[in-house]
Amino acid sequence: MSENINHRQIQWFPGHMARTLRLISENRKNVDVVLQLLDARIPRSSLNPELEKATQGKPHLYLLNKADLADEAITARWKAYFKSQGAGCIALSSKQRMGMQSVKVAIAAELSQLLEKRAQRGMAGARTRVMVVGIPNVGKSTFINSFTGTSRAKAADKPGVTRGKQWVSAGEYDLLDMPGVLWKKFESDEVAANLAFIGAIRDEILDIETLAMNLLAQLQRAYPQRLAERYRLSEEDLAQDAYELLHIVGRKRGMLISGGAVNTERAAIMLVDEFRASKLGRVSLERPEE
Ligand SMILES: Nc1nc2c(ncn2[C@@H]2O[C@H](COP(=O)(O)OP(=O)(O)OP(=O)(O)O)[C@@H](O)[C@H]2O)c(=O)[nH]1
Ligand SMILES: [Mg+2]
Repeated sequence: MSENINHRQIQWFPGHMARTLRLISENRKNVDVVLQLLDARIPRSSLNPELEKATQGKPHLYLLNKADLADEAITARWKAYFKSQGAGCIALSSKQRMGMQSVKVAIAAELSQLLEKRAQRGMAGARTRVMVVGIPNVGKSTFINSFTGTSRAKAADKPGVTRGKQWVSAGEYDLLDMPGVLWKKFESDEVAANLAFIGAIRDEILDIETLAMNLLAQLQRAYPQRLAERYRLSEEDLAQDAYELLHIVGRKRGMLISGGAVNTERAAIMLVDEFRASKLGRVSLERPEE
C-alpha cells in the first residue's frame, strides 16, 4: 500500500514568504511589467494565486522556465492554452540562456502603449522596470542573470536562495529579483506533490519515501516506458504498486541494508534526485486539458 501525500501536512509558508508577498505588492507601483516564472513541467501547480493578487493591475507575462526539462509537445500545448486565455506566455530555458530575445519582444509588445506615450513626451530613453516573481527554485535569479548577461543574482539548486529584493540593471532594463513564494493552503495533494517533485519545497519538511512513491505512481501512469528503461523493469515490475516498485528499484540498484532488506530511504532519495536531474528524459507532469 502506498501512502498519499497529504497537502494539509505539506505546507511551507514561513514568515519571510508573507513578508515577500507584501514587498511584491508594495513594489508593484515601481515597475512597468511583471514576469511570473512557472515551471514548464507543472505550469498549473506552479502558478501562485497569491502572486496573481499581489501583482494585480500590472501587465503580466508568464514564462514557462526549465522548458529544457519538459516534454516539448506538451509545452507547445501549454503555450496555446495560455494564449487562448488571453495571457502572454513564452517557453524558455534560463540555464541555457534560450528565449531571452522572445521575452524582450513580448515585453515591448505588452508595453507598446506605455512606450509610445513615453516617446511622445520625449522620454523614449526611459528604462523599462521589470519585476520577476515565482515559486521558490523556479529559476528567477538564473533568468535575471541570463536576461542581463550578468551573474549578479545569486542562484543555486535549492529553494529559498534569494533573500530580500535586488535590482539588476543592464541595457535599457532594470530587473527586480524577488525571493520565491508559495501560498498558505495548496488546493490538492497533487499540487503539493508536484511542487515537492520539482524541488520548490524544502526537502527537510518532506517524507522522502512518500514523495518517491508518489513520483513513481505518476511516472507509471504517464511515462511507463522511460521508467522501465531507466531502471530495467519488466512488464510485471511495472504493474506493481508504488510501494513494491520502490523496493524493486532499490534492489536493482543494490541498495540493501544488512540482512538483505532494501534501504528504501536511499532508493527514494536516488529516485527523486534522478528525476530532478532529468535522468528520465524530458517529462511534463501536467497537461492543459486535464
Ligand atoms: N534545467 C534548467 N535548470 C534551471 C533553469 N533555470 C534555472 N535552473 C536551475 O534551477 C535552480 C534554481 O535556480 P535559481 O535561479 O536559484 O531559482 P530562484 O527561483 O531564484 O530560487 P529562489 O531564490 O530560491 O526562490 C538552479 O540550480 C538553476 O541552475 C532552466 O531553464 N533549466
Ligand atoms: Mg533566487
